[in-house]
Amino acid sequence: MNVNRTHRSIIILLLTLALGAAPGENFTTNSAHSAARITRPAELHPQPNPEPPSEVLLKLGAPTKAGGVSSLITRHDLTIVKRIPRIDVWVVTRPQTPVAELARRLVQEKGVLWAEPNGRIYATGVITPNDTCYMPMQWNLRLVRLPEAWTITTGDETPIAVLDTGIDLDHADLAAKIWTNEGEIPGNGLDDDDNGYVDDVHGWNFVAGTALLAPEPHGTHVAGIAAAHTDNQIGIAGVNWQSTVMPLQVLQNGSGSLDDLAEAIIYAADNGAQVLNLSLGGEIEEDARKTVDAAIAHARSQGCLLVASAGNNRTQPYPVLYPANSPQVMAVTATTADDVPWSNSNRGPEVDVAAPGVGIYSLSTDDSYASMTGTSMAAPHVSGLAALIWSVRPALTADQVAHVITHTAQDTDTPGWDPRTGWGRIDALAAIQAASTHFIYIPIVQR
Ligand SMILES: [Ca+2]
Ligand SMILES: [Ca+2]
Ligand SMILES: [Ca+2]
Ligand SMILES: [Ca+2]
Repeated sequence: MNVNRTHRSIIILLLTLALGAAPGENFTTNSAHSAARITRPAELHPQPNPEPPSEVLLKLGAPTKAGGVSSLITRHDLTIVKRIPRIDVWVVTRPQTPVAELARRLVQEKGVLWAEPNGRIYATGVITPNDTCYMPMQWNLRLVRLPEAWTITTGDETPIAVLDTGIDLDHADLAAKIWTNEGEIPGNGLDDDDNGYVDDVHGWNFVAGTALLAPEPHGTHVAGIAAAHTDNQIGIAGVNWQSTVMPLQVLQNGSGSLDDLAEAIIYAADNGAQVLNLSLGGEIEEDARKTVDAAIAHARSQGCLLVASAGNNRTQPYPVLYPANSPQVMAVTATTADDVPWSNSNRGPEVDVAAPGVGIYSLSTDDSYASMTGTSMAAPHVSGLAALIWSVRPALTADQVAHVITHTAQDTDTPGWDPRTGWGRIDALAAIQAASTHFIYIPIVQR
């Protein structure tokens, strides 16, 4: 297509150096009620029950033999897993019944002293990856309690789509984490999986219309935060150790266009990504959002969660950019190593959560590493966490994952929801604990 790009809307890349834009309009904040529109109240136990068969620890009022519990077993259709004789506690299970529900039913029975979910405990309070820069440089991961969360999960291989500049696919701390389109045969000039893109083995460059990415530091840095190759003895750790990165280039030299963004959102949703990270945004008028809104609606209908950076502006207060300000997208602002809002972070009623974004150490091009600052760096913390949550509770909806993240965030700024940090700065341990509701976390070793 021969389209005059100068007449198309431009998305501004959220550069680490805040743009010298004009002062923001007189911007008033609304009540907290309009803030987290993506996080509408959600039931955390979706039906059908997504849990594996779970166990209840059952204690009866008098010493029992197997026969003594037989009527209880029969009536509730229980399976005995084992008995702890010294304290006469029975471990029982009933497939297809949520453990909390089963415990509640049993405890109402006459002669039952207690019936409690069989929780999970963990050997250590923190996991320390062996990446050489983790301890000296990555305060951000420890601040949001990822080392504790990693004792419960380090994620799964579901890709996180990174819609950004080109990513350095050959970076030694990322190469093993790049998503592969299994249905595509590389380099044969054919669209083998019939998804509309020829030879799209490792994502797509929507700017140039080719499988070849043009790597830049920004996207490489963002991808590294969410999912760098972790515990591989070099460089940094990522928020999510297991997830792959689906590189979708929509920016080049700091900007891109709305049509490419829309196509990339659709590609991500149609090719297996569950979390879409958009460390980008622009001042797009409401009457110019329909195409990207339609792409967002498509991705949402496929169950995807979209996470976007609020924007960086030298003059504050300054409103949240599009698409972060969409009700269908999580808006992320940036906080500092001192756990306070970053002064150049855009703000407003659309803000959902905050995450570290100042002086974040991650990957750059040509196998290098660099510190960068911006809401672009905050968003991939949230994207990586969303994928961690899904790894422990795959049946959660995108709204439920967003709900877990916002409602477990640390309320570090003014009490309650506020326009600078939304519901607060993310807390990975609290989020993973909330997602895995019947796990019991016992911190034995504290740093
Ligand atoms: Ca293809
Ligand atoms: Ca091919
Ligand atoms: Ca590493
Ligand atoms: Ca607050």
